[in-house]
Amino acid sequence: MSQNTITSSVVSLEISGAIANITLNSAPVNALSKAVRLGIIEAMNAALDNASVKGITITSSLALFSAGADISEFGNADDLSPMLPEVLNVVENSTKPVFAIVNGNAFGGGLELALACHYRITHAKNRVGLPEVHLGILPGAGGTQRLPRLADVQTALDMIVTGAPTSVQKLDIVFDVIVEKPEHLFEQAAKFVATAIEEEFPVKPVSAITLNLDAKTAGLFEKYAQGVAAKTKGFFAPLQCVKAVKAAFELPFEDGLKRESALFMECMNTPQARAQQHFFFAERAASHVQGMDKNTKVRDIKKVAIIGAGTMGGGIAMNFANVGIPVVMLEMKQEALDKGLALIHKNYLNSAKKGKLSEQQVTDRMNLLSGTTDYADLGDVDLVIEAVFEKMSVKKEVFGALDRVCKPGAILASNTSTLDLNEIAQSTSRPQDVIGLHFFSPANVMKLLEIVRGAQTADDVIKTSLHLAKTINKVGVLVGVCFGFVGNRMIEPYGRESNRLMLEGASPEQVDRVLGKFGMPMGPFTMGDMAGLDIGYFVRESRREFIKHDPSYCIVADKLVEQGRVGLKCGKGAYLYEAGNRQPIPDPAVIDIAKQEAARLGIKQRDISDQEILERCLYPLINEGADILHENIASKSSDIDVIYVYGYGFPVFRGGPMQYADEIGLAEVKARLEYYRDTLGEYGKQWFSPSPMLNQLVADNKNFSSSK
Ligand code: 3H9
Repeated sequence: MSQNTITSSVVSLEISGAIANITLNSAPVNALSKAVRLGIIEAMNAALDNASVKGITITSSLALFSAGADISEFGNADDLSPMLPEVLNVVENSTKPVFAIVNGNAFGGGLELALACHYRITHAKNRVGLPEVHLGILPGAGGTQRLPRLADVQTALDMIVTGAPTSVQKLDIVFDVIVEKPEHLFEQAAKFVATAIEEEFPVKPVSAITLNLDAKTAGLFEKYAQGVAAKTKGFFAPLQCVKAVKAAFELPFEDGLKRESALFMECMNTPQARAQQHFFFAERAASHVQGMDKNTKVRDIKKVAIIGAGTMGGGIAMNFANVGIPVVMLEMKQEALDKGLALIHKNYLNSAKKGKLSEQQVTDRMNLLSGTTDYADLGDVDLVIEAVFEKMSVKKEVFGALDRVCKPGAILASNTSTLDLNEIAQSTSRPQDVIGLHFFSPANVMKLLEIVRGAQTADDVIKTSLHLAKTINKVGVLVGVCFGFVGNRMIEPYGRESNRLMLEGASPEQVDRVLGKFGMPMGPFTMGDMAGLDIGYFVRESRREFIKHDPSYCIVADKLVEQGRVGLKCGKGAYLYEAGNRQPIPDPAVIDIAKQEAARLGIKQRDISDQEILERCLYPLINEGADILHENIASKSSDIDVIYVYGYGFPVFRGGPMQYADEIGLAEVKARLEYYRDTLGEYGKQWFSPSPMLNQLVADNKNFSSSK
């Protein structure tokens, strides 16, 4: 006879003979919220009080075991007791053996819960991890103290410092039973628990294991910390993780827990933790589209066509082949097609050389790719992505042809980065099926996909595109139509200011150093040289009308291009480069050009502080973001943050530009913009007026994240 006691809606307890089964039922991910924590304690106490119970199991009714602490509770000032460490104490101190049946992923506090149990059972396909470091914190419920007591120190450090999910097969020392097939887990676990009870297996708290810091381990920590410091520059949490694991060797368990808790709180109180936790939710919120009917259907994408087999088209095609979706590539000339396919093959072979792909995988992926020079071959595709030359007349021609040959319901997408999608859509008879899918270069690597919604794009086309982004391992962010969309529109003031600062007396190295120190992967001058200065020049040529009021506008970059200095590819741009070497070498000739142009334009050169460089490059970018929100080109500030982190390498520990502005305070950002508006003469007036959105938020005492 089994007695069923539902202790709460998110945790259930079922007592069956000598076994009390506690099950977590808190969809979607069994986050260990206050309700779940209370539920576990209540269920544990009921099981402990019941004399017939000899053993307790903890498992989950969901596909995963638990995603850990409820991140949405962080920073919440309410009474959140009991806290997770307290709950885990109850589990570990149980006088009856507790068995974790880890039926699916256990992350963060979820794995910490399993570590607090006396025995752990899982299946061979499972993966577990302690990803807290990605939230700017460290495992704070005993993970840094219990994991090294079970696993070897190197494994514990790697898991905690990288936060990477790990196959349980590499953790056989942590798990008492690893069942081969997931479908046999519960049956095998029941057998193990029954035997354990029959044979009176003892309670086996991990905390009872003692560790010592011998000279070898101490040396390992020192070396590990040096490696972490070099690899995770700018991040605070990784070194805190190392300190916490070291405490497991230096201190008795209880004191180690206290040290872990202190280090955890030090992390939690940093802007970095706020930024990374903001980013966690920002990334997920990107796929939620306001106002879209939840029942909107997704179109089937079984075959894709790419128009244009250049570097971009090839990179896009690889994304689909990588996940098993067949792709047909169209080029006007057979030669261009052959060249494009050969380039893809070369890229795959390079990955194989690095051990990232097997020979078979290269063959399989290449088999998914085919080529044609005839539009008539695109009649059966579900999605076409155009990646041809960035010129409206060319795009219109392509879309006109697609309209003629593609089947009804096929999605017609453009990879344009600047052109008006609505105009492109009008060249078809089905603007509802037209959307922008803006990939970032290299398209097979960069995680961002700007999904550009045209005035008439149908909801199911948007939903399908967001869904597709996930399928090809990208993060899709929905944006509206304007020049440059979100990412490139905001990068424009950043590039403009870095150039203007050179005229005013800063060097490319100083500007790049300041932004590198801030956390950008490279400064704007190095980035410009890598991308090719001719690209920016080409864009400016098409926009002379809009920038002619500012004679200083990117003038040094224009002069460099006019002198044939287009960047890394020709060995000189804002810097010089030695053949085969990407290391930028400062060039006094560039400073001379800036001096001459400054003199010609009547701009007085001066020493410029690092702080001014930072503010002048970033605040106008943020201000443009505010305009983008004001115009509803992005529907929420967190979407802009996702675009900047995944598309432009904005440091995730700053959370993205809008979160960074929130952290500084919008009143301060506005005040500094006004300062530059008022002190940089005509130039300041032209470019530094705060956005109406920024003014409004400051007046309402709000920030970006609370604005929408
Ligand atoms: C921790 O444990 C600290 C402790 O050491 C110490 C405490 C004292 N909390 O990602 P998905 C939401 S820190 C709250 O789209 P998937 C998520 O926002 C925690 N909410 O699904 C989304 O909501 P919505 C350490 C969470 O299948 C929904 O669940 N753990 C949490 O692609 C679905 O999520 C981690 O860092 C959470 N912990 O991936 C793991 N997790 O639908 C974080 C998810 O409204 N989680 N949500 O947008 C993950 O890595 C992934 O969510 C997971 C599922 C792999 C589990």
